[in-house]
Amino acid sequence: HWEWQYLDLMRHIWDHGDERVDRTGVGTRSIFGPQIRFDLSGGKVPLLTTKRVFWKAAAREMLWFLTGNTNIRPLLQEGVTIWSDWPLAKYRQVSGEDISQDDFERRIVADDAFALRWGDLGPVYGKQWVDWPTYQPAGDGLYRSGPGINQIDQLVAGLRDNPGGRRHIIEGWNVAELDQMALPPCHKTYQFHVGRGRLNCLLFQRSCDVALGLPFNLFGAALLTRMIAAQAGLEPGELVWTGGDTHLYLNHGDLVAEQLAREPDGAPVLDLIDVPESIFSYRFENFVVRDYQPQGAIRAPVAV
Ligand code: UFP
Repeated sequence: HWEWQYLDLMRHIWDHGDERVDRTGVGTRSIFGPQIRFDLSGGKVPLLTTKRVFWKAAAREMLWFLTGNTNIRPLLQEGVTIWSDWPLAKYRQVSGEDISQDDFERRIVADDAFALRWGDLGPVYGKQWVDWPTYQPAGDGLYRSGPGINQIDQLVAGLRDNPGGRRHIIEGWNVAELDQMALPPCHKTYQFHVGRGRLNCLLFQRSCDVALGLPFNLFGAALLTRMIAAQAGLEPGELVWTGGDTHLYLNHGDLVAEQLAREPDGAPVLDLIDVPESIFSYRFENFVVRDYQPQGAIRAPVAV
């Protein structure tokens, strides 16, 4: 079962990872440069079966990236709270108000001006993916901003026109704008490759929370690959995931013990129904996951 790759990675990091104090102050055990491979053919999807993964939130997040929006408001309107921690921490810090997460989220949804001021994450994934900023010489030795680049559009066109290309890349790491982002991209580079009519994807994730982030990131990458393959008229091939700093937080010990006591079972399938004309026209209702009967969810704290 493919999922042993995930469980073995988790065990290896917990037993042999290098312990250090990280940016969040929580502390991690960390290794560098592991890889997981997954066959996406036949609709197979890398959803963990040893715990419930809330794939619907990951799917809504992926669709939100494709809109180019970087405000948490549309996510909250759909009940997705995975990005709330960062704006909430900033708001608490700047305002000094000890607001609860629920109250903060309710205010973002209810109050336009508040959402505009406090709900934006800066130029994160969505912005870079569909509207990467450019500048052009103005002729007087100065530069002014040019039209944005839609990397997703270019990627799909590139796969159709030149499947053998070696430049099929979506990049989130805009060096010039990292300091404006709530969180610099973790799943920063996706490279695509066509072989035997199949679309393969390699995701390079520079920093990976194996317990809470990776299950989501694997599903997201699979979903993105499936959508892109459908748009380019290709069958899904292999997903290759590679992590940079790949870690477990020290306060995830209970999760690790619980999950490593379980065994994977089953092979969930992701169906895309009513494939739309454009990659930007997918709706949540286009995705159906079947044969997913995971073991129970395991809660653990997120390091912000
Ligand atoms: N993280 C993930 N996947 C994500 C995401 C964040 O694993 O999609 F947005 C984790 C990795 C790391 C933290 O534990 O969030 C980011 O911290 P840093 O920027 O210091 O690497």
